[in-house]
Amino acid sequence: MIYKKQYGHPFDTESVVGSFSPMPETIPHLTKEPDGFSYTMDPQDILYGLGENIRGINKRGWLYESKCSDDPNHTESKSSLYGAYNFMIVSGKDTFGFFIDFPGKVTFDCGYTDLDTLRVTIAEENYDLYIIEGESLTDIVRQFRQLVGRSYIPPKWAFGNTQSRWSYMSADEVREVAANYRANHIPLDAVVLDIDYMERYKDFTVDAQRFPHFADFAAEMKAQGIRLVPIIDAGVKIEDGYPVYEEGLQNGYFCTNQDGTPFVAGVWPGRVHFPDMLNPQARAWFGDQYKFLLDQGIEGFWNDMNEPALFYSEETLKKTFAKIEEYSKQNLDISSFFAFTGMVAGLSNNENDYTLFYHNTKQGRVRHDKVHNLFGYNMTRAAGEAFDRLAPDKRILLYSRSACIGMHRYGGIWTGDNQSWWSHILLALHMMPSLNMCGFLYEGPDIGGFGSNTTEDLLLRWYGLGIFSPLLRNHSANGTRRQEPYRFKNKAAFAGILQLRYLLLPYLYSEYMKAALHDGMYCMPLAFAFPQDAFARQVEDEVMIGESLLIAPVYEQNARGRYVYLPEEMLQVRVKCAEGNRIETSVLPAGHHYIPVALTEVVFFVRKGHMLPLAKGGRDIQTVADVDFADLRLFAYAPNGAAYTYYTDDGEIKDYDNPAHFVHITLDAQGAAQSDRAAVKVEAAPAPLG
Ligand code: MIG
Repeated sequence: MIYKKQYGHPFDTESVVGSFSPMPETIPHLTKEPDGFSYTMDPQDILYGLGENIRGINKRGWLYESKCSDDPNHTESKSSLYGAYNFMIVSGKDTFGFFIDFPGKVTFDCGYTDLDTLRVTIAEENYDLYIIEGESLTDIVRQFRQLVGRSYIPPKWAFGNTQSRWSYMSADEVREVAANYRANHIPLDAVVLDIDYMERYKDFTVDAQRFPHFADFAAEMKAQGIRLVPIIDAGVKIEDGYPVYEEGLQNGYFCTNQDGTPFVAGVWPGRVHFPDMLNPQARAWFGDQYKFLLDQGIEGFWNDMNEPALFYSEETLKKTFAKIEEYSKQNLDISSFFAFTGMVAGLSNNENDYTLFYHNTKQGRVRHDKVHNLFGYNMTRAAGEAFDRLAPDKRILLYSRSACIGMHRYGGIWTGDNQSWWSHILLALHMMPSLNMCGFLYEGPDIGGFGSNTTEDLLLRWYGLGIFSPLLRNHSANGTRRQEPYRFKNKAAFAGILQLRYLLLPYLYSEYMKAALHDGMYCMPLAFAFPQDAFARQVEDEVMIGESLLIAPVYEQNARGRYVYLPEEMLQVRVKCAEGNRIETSVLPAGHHYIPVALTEVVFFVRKGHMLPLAKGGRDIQTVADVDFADLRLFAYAPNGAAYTYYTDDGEIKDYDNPAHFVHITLDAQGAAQSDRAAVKVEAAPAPLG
């Protein structure tokens, strides 16, 4: 059951597309406060939600703010990252979900001010409150997702391995990456192009010196099974003769100052205007620009800097220079000195700058800070809606940095500028189920870490988690150590671990699609799968991937293994990635276990009575196209047999609900395998996997 109550005159975020009932006279569960709501928590209550965020799966004990921020330091001390995800579930003595549909700042004080009080504060009394009641945690999630609409579905190749770097500087450098991957039998489906492929960082241009004959180059890479995925930044460079700038200006498609002139900010291209993503005409126009790259054979994009990130605004910069002149004539004392350095350091992503520009929306002219969290969402919507017009029969890969609930219908996200820190493996794990709840199924971190220098052991362990997230992308910042897997010593282990991903693809893709089509979770906390289990409710470093698989990655340096809690008897599967993915299996009882995991191994656990439909092949698989999704080996822990609903399609079509895509597979106690569709062949799996 979903109840809605409207307060004041909310801006319509278009996050909600489903149905609901009016709120009862007295709001259930929450207590109304002058500026929001409160809830008194029982010591055992758990708070789930808030999407991509810092800290744990259980959000208790910290203060979070929905305020999309370009902040590359994802430390525990922060309150906001790039997105705004105002959905939360309280689980305990009372279990319910709530969603605050509001595009400005919302604060979730989850027992920070008062250990036992959840306090939600909303910047204005203009918002919609939704309360969701259900039979279980998964039921609450399902209902919420019906409210906000079906999650984005990428093309199947987007489940392949992606290599990225800020930046591969030329076509030759990309060719070299591809050649090294192929030479080492490490599968690869995509290479990302970061900002340097553009001409002076101008969106929808390609630098003709560094990437000559771009369409031919894209075709050449695709012939090797590798797609190029270019970045698109939010700001449009101010430059006479640049058509995107000139058209935007002529049509009034840019965000404006109070006086109606276009607002000027500084980002990578230098001085830019921001396209007015909240203006439907401007959005359609910006989306149409992607055609420039689609026409050259590009099938995937990532949208960056769309909080929007702002290195400076022209107005604040001018004021700062004037102030510096003033300071230069003074004898600075220590407090004016710090005021001076603080002023300069505070130029980037300055909160005041977000109050300086305006949007022309269907609902009138609005100051940016009041709708701040909708910018990245609508940039991605611009692209997603354009793809439906420009390439209606094709799925286009799209992911964004900034997001808000609603954007999950148009694209996925990557989790921004993490660091090559061990703690960020665990953080990436925490983000997965939290994002899934909010509808963001297609997601993944920068594997190996974006900032700082990676190490080989970190990268191996990170892949131990990363091969289970839908977006599997290694990315790193300029100036950091190069971290393509073939640069390290254990090449065979990297090849094995990434081949393992491809062997798992029939299962992972099927689970992803079922989650998207049935408003489920591809990745869930143990508590969602085993709600009666008091230990499972506390587990913060293991998750379920689909219905059959429990993963417990190693995330500490020099650890030779880790403790794993199993809520029930499961099959332990040890994959020896450096030895052709040879496997060892053993049955473990429910309870706590110390599980040794060598650096070159991946260990996962299969639920009793469940199976994994796996691909055949091994070293021969270099791309998703090499995986035969219709010739499966069933890897099961099924002493009494098992059944599985297998979703399969060609990875491009959009008739998702066609029953022909759902195949019923069974395995009997004697290991005889059967599929109800002749087109999908099944057999029980022998070891080894590779
Ligand atoms: O200010 O395009 O999060 O992935 O490599 C940095 C350069 C801009 C931030 C993205 C990162 C990307 C980088 N971008």
